[in-house]
Amino acid sequence: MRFDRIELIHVKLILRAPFVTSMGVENDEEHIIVRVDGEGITGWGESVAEGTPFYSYETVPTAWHILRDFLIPSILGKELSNVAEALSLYEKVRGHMMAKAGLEAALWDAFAKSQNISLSKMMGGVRQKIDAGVSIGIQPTEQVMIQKVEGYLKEGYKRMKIKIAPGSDIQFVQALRKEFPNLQLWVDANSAYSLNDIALFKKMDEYGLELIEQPLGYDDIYEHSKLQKEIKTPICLDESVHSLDDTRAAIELGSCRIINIKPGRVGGFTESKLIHDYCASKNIPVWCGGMLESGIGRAGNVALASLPNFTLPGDISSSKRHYLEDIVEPEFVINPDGTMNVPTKPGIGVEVNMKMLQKVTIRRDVFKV
Ligand code: OSB
Ligand code: MG
Repeated sequence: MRFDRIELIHVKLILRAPFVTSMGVENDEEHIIVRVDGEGITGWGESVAEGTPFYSYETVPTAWHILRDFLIPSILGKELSNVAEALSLYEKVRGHMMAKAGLEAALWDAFAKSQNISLSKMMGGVRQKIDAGVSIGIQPTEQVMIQKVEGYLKEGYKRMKIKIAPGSDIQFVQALRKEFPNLQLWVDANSAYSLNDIALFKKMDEYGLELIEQPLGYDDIYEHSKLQKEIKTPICLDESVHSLDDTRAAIELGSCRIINIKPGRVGGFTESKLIHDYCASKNIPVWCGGMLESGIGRAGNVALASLPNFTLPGDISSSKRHYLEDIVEPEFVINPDGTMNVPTKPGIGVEVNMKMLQKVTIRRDVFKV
């Protein structure tokens, strides 16, 4: 395929409720939608770089810069036989995983559409439905947290992940465990702790958590190996895994027993698949994380989660969980049994709602041959 027109669209989506984590409070989510056009086909992707450099060093402006000045010029107007060929044209670019993943996602969508197959099928997905989970921000009190969980359970979600931070941690775990003895419960610290907090994590061992996500440094692999040796609960790495190499290091060092794969964090679906396959060979379960995506990014996550070793429920919830209106049709919905259907139509399998996209657009730039 040859892409003669590539468009970047800076969007700002207003969250239904503030999302509070150890990194701060989010009221809205800024991302970049990437649109590629060629041979009558349109491909859509979403770069999950945010407005702030608190989860990752990347931000919307850094991703925009890398896309505009390096990634897009290297593929615009070139004849490409597949996604791998596109990647080889910008393999010199170091880092900037979220910028890369946004463009790669649009290419995957376009190539899948050109072959008339779904993204899931093109990735090697084996599931028609995936298990959905929900990531819940820090709440003011345990009682409010219990009410939130009750609400999500009613909607069908079976797995809850709560955000924790120093001062808002063990009391929430204790309260939820008391109220819901069998709840599938995870916690995510977003790097808010250090090895000085080992006692806290040992205490958490008593509450049947299925995993503890990224307790220590955002780029750390070594100290997590020390913590994992001291506690029974599996550690799951998020922030510090950017590649297959990081995954190997983490697993060989015993830094975690589970991996959260976010295509944006590891540079795209190609690297995500490599990590998935490696983890499968080591009996390490993986699950698909979320970055409060619009339906465009969500579609990619759902497709990825249909691969065989995505055996734990992802942070993949309905469009309505974060946003009043999505920019895709149909919106993503959760089934009463806590699953989500994997789209079967070509590519991302949903249509972009151009009117809604227009409504949330802050800035656009079009690149042509
Ligand atoms: O750590 O998983 C995380 C959102 C932004 C940045 C980091 C994280 C998250 C989430 C949200 O947990 C998951 C979702 O998309 O609902
Ligand atoms: Mg996380």
